[in-house]
Amino acid sequence: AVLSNWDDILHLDRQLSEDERMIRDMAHSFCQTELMPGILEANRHENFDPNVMRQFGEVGLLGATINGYNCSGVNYVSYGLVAREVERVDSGYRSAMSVQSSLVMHPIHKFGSEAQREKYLPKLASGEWIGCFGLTEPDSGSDPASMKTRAKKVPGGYQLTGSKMWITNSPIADVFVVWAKNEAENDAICGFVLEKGMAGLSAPKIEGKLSLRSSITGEIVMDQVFVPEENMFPDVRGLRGPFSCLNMARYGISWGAIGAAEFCWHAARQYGLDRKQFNKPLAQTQLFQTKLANMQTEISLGLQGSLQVGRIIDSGDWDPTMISLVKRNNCGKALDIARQSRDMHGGNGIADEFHVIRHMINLETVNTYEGTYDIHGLILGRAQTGLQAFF
Ligand code: TGC
Ligand code: FAD
Repeated sequence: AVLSNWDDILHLDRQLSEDERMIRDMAHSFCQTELMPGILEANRHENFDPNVMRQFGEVGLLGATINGYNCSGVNYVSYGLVAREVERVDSGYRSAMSVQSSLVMHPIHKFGSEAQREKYLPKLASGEWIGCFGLTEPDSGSDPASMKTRAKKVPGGYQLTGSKMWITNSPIADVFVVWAKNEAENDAICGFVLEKGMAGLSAPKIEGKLSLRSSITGEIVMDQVFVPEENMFPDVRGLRGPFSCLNMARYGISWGAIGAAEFCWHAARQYGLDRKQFNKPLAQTQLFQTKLANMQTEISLGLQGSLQVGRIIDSGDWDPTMISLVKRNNCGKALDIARQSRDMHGGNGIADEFHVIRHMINLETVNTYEGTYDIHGLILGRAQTGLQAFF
């Protein structure tokens, strides 16, 4: 007989509160009914429908951890559970949600003035406005301290010049959170909120992505863009600003990547039960079963890790190193699982109708953005030796 909880062998479900289960179940049914049916076409045609953001807004999934400003005010465990459900469908949709929530709304809430919060948060929460986050540059990825984008003090505000690369949502963004070196403050990194339509601001789309195709990615090009004083984050200086946003997004990704891996695991199991070769189901072979056992093990342990980090974040006593651990582990494991599942589907595994190759290719990006697998390894290495090995 099949164990009734084969897909939740460590009883994650029992470790959740009633509210957390309710939010997870709501997110699951929203994602399966509203997002899953359109994902094949969105991926094939490299299309992100901005309406998806509005749908996220309608069900309260944008900036969900923020209290007030029309946000849901849920805890970080719930935020993680939602990311898992969204990424079970597609990493690109989780990307759209996590950029809006963790990289745009979170810094406006945490570092913004009250006027900035009131102006931007409600419209970002409803999905009426779309946000993006510009840290990476063409010559500055893993090493954001080397950024070239500059803010020059001019009467009434700042003039921003530079370019950002690989920016999720930028071609359709209304609100741009951009990090730049402030010449007036000895090149300290400062955050600015730019708006679509500002003179000198453009955001061309990056064409030809073979990964994360349901998400739109672009550049942010700034040619002497005038940004009024009141659009600068008043109190945050240095890399602590952008990194504080990344902490929350990376935590969400640790859950999301496992959601994608779960899809691939369940699909491989079902495929193995349905498909016969040599007169028996593929799932009745030793190789197939140990592969499924490996998937089950890594997924169960990965979820426990993210749940524990979520509980610690909710208790307030967290530090970024634990987030590096789960981001790195869960992305790396999810990518391995997706590759295995693709293989276990045989030739069908390369057809998009079976979805696993889409997850596999998406997870290549997820393993790279928000700090690559190796960069998180170096963060963990530095934290246990006291020696930095970046340069
Ligand atoms: P380092 O000397 O380590 O630190 C500089 C300052 O920052 C502080 N800090 C942090 N603060 C809060 N949270 C963290 N996680 C922090 N990490 C560092 C640190 O305390 C220090 O503060 P202060 O006041 O003393 O100056 O900086 P470093 O230049 O040596 O950096 C090292 C390294 C490699 C760890 C870092 O640069 C890094 O994490 N690189 C990866 C870059 C990255 O993750 N980029 C992500 C871009 S955004 C993105 O990918 C979005 S994709 C979204 C989607 O579509 O889902
Ligand atoms: P590099 O830093 O050039 O790294 C290349 C390789 O070298 C990697 O394997 C890396 O691990 C390795 N490496 C680097 N340094 C070291 C070292 N010291 N020791 C050993 N190995 C090292 N950025 C944003 O700001 N906002 C966004 O919204 C955003 N969205 C993205 C969406 C997509 C689809 C993609 C692909 C990227 C996105 N990014 C975004 C950028 C992303 O964060 C960067 O791609 C990532 O941080 C890696 O930087 P890089 O591409 O410049 O690679």
